[in-house]
Amino acid sequence: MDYETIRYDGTDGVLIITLNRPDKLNAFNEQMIQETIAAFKQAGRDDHVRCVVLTGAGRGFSSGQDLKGFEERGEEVSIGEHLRQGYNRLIMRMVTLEKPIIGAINGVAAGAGCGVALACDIRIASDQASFMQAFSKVGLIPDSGSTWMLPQLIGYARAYEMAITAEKVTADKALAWGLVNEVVPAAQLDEIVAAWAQRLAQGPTLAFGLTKRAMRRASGMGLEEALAYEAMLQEVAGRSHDHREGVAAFLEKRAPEYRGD
Ligand code: T3D
Repeated sequence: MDYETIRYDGTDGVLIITLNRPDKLNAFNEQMIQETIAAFKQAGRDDHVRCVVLTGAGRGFSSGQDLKGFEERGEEVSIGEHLRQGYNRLIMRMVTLEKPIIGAINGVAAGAGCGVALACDIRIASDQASFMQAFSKVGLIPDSGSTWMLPQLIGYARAYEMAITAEKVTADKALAWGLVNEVVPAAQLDEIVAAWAQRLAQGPTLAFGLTKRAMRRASGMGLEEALAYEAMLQEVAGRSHDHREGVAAFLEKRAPEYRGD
């Protein structure tokens, strides 16, 4: 599929999706929302893709909804419907993709761009990155899953503070708050993310996908239900090639060769 607002580059089991409207800090217009949804759908269907990296071209990760488009679309538009057809579908595509998504957060992630960053499974941030719940600056509430994900990640008080102040949270503060997994020098971001992605793509990716499903589901369950769900998914993982290979490799004192099945 040909994309115009994003880049879609895959090699060795790793797919890199690059939001590509750098002159607007990768603000989402309608085309970019729909193309990003399509890219994640394509990634889900392609067995060669075992890990996805999401990043931004230029100095921003994404500045959220394109405010120019906001102005152009007029007042009669339904924002609720726009969310349902756009960002909500994108976030659900990401969290239901049973492959790890690494957010390579190269710069500012604002508004819906912050929500999309939060929907990644792992966030590696450049020391130039920042996170901003910009919504209240334009009189809106956090969307794109931010009201759900942010309090879970950093607690209600900090999440609410980010929402009502709309101030930038620096990469170092994001690390201290548990919003990112690692902060790295900007010049080394690509190299360090590539190493992460290679490691994940060569891992037991069926188990990684089932782990993602189990953890997402568990957040809406009690312990008893989560235990039962774990047992059900472990049955699937336990029948995989990668499980047998992992055990054999351990016993034979060699490196495992996982296939993702
Ligand atoms: O309908 C629905 O679905 C509702 C959903 C809403 C979801 C949302 O995302 S609402 C929040 C929208 N985003 C914002 O409010 C953020 C707006 N941007 C900013 O506040 C700042 O740009 C940043 C803090 C992110 C970065 O600041 P800075 O100083 O590093 O860069 P800049 O100079 O402001 O921006 C650089 C260029 O990108 C500039 O263009 P120019 O002047 O060089 O031609 C700027 O206009 C453009 N740009 C940045 N953000 C957006 C944008 N253009 C359109 N939309 C943007 N969101």
